[in-house]
Amino acid sequence: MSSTPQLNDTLADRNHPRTLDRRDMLAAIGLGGAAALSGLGLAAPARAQDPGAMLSSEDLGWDPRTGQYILPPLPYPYGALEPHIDQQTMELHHDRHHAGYVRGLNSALEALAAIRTGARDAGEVKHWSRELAFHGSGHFLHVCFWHCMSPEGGGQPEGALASQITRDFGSFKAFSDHYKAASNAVEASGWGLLVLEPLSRRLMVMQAEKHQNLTAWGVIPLVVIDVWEHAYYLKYQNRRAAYVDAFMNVINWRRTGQVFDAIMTSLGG
Ligand code: MN3
Repeated sequence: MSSTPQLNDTLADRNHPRTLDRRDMLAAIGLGGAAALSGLGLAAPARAQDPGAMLSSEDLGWDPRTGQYILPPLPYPYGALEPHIDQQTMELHHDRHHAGYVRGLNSALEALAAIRTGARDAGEVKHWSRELAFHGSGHFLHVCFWHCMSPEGGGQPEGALASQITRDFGSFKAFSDHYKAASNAVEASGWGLLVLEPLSRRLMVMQAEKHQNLTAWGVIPLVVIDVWEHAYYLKYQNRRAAYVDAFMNVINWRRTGQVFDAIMTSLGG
């Protein structure tokens, strides 16, 4: 999201005479999503073997011609991370496990489309939303995972990232100890993550315990509705559906559209 300074110029909201600043935009688009997006490498042009080349959509697991998610190639040979990560694990992990997430993600989107047209029962929304979260997170996080590793990896970061790690964690060693402890302590399945929280531009270490609960790491929220009871109980009591209907009447699509345009611009899309 490095091109965001220009947003001051592009996000004037006619409903509210002041212009939106960068902080408004980041608050509006949500926090974890943008951080995960940065982690996916969309903002990082370097490819392991060819540091000058842009990563294509196909490199990152999506085919714009078919609209389908695809299993992207590893950015290095299966055995390239030996002896740290063995070749057989990489083959199974990439070819079987990651491929399963890709299939599941496409299937979930297909099923949800069928629900929208009436070809599937609306009662299946909950099931397929869970499938979308599980397989979507699986796909996006594995793409990030492959690109987070390199045969030339290890050592310490340099430049702005190194400074930021020192600012937010105290030192690289303090970050490293924190990251390892968090990853070691993830209960059962999950992930250890270094994320960027874009509102404060702070780096944080997080655990994703069950990545399907219930988001797809890598997405950017555009419209969110609070369905905790405190958001509607005084007026609507237990009638959440009536509150959801009412919310649809007040969504600020003008601002959402401006935020969407700004994100697409920053992604080069
Ligand atoms: Mn895995």
